[in-house]
Amino acid sequence: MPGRSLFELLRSRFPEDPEAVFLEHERGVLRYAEAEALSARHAAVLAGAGVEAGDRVLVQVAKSPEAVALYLACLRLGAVFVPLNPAYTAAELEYFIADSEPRAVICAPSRAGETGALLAPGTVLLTLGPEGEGTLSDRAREAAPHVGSTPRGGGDLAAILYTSGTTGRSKGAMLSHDNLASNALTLHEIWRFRPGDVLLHALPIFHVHGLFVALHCAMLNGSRVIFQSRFDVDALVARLPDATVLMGVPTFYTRLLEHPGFGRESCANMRLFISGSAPLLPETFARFEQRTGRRILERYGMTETGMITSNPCDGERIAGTVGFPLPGVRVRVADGEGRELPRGAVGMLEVAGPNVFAGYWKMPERSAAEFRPDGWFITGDLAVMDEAGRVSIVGRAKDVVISGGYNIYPKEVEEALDRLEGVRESAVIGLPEPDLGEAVVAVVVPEGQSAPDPEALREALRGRLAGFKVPKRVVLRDALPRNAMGKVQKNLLREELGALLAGGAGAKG
Ligand code: MCA
Ligand code: AMP
Repeated sequence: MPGRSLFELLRSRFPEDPEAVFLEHERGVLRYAEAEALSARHAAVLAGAGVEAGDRVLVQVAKSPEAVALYLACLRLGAVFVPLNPAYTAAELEYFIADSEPRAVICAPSRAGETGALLAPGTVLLTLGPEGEGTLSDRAREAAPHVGSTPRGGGDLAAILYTSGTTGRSKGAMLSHDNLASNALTLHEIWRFRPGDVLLHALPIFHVHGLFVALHCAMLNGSRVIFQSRFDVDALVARLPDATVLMGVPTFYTRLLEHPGFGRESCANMRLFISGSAPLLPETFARFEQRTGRRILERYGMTETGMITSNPCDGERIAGTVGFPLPGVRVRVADGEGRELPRGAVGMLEVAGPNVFAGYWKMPERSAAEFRPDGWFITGDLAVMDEAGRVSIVGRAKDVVISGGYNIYPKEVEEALDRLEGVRESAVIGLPEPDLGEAVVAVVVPEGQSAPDPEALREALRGRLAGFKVPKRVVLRDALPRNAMGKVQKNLLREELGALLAGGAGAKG
């Protein structure tokens, strides 16, 4: 029985040609055969360090080909891959380590000291830097490749991805081999991946979008991937003529439209521009079509579910909609009790299917609260479905800001602000911003007579929170607007401050 290992599924699609290139990166190329071999060496290092099937391997490293091989190594061993944004501070990391109880942690060489200090006795610490340097690679060079892979059942965990929670505590979404495999196979099919496709990859690989959606499709297709270590619009425009598929967050597309060198010529070989992780403005869709003659394909998903809906590859792509439920994925727009509403009514989007996660790691109550008794998962997104079955996301019932495709939970930022000297209370909101879609703004009520300096508050947050969560602006107010129940009326703050970032906040924290 080969089992249902995602690793074996992916490997079965690797090209037989030993020369076939997988990742074309800034230091050279990694062929499929080399990626397979490197993952076997990484697996040998992890196994030698005591990592067994089911053990968590927490990975906070820069994007690199070695990091991809490390992911494959974890899958190969049946270990549970737990990727984290390298922007997380030590204070944030402490929680993830305590919660996931990893057997091994892989971090940047420059952060080995502070990371090591957070580990429980017996946890293995290895390092991996952006150039592939570090103790993982040193040991992998000496290691005899691990043979084969650990058989897995479809329900066994492949990864835990942390998504922030409305309570301020991050929740680890438990994703099984079947969750990931079913979604990958479906996307590969509906987006019509074909021989010769070349994926231009500029997303981070610690999230669903860059890791599962983009890389799984490429691997299932045996495709060459132009693997850029970070998003840089010049580098993207320079390589577009060599690619056929791009996946990005809406900010990729708004920045492409700002670039004078981007136009029909650079897209000559492109067959598919895919957008997701945040709403694509109809205006961006229209400007893109005007400039290139191409329609961006918008799709919608979540960490907990992978992709849920997509505009069609062949049929009409409509701005402002996220398309149809994927084959095999069931979607309903429901009332507060999970009862399906008639077409055209706005309600909660709920989802069921082989893509839906197994619950939150070590949080049975939170998991139970986010599923209906009939097993449907409550996304927290408000949606409407038209007669034809097309879905539009019209709002969010959850208090989350989506900035440049990263989710920021106001509660977490408010808690960090409220702990600072000079702050009585705070309310964190998302405001429209032309580059990032939404950006974080904090409204702070000072404690005592002398008002704190907004810049100093932002600076103080920097040591505690990853840069993308730090408010782009801090606004001081004597009081927060509250309703009769005492609840802060964030809608009033959003109305009042709505145009604050209309001229742009820049990506700079
Ligand atoms: C960077 N900064 C940001 C953001 N990104 N601030 C707010 N929001 C952001 N998204 C801040 C940094 O903290 C830093 O400030 C300064 O901007 C410059 O950082 P840099 O890394 O150079 O920024 P950038 O290259 O301009 O990044 C913008 C970006 C990036 C390319 C849009 O954010 C990005 O790659 N986003 C994609 C996120 C993604 O993959 N999401 C998928 C999640 P300082 O120096 O002060 O710290 S998966 C998901 O949502 C579901 C499943 C789905 O449907 O896909
Ligand atoms: P995450 O927690 O990073 O998995 O983010 C998932 C959330 O991103 C969803 O619940 C939506 O709110 C949002 N999202 C993803 N794709 C889209 C899209 N195409 N349009 C609107 N919102 C989206």
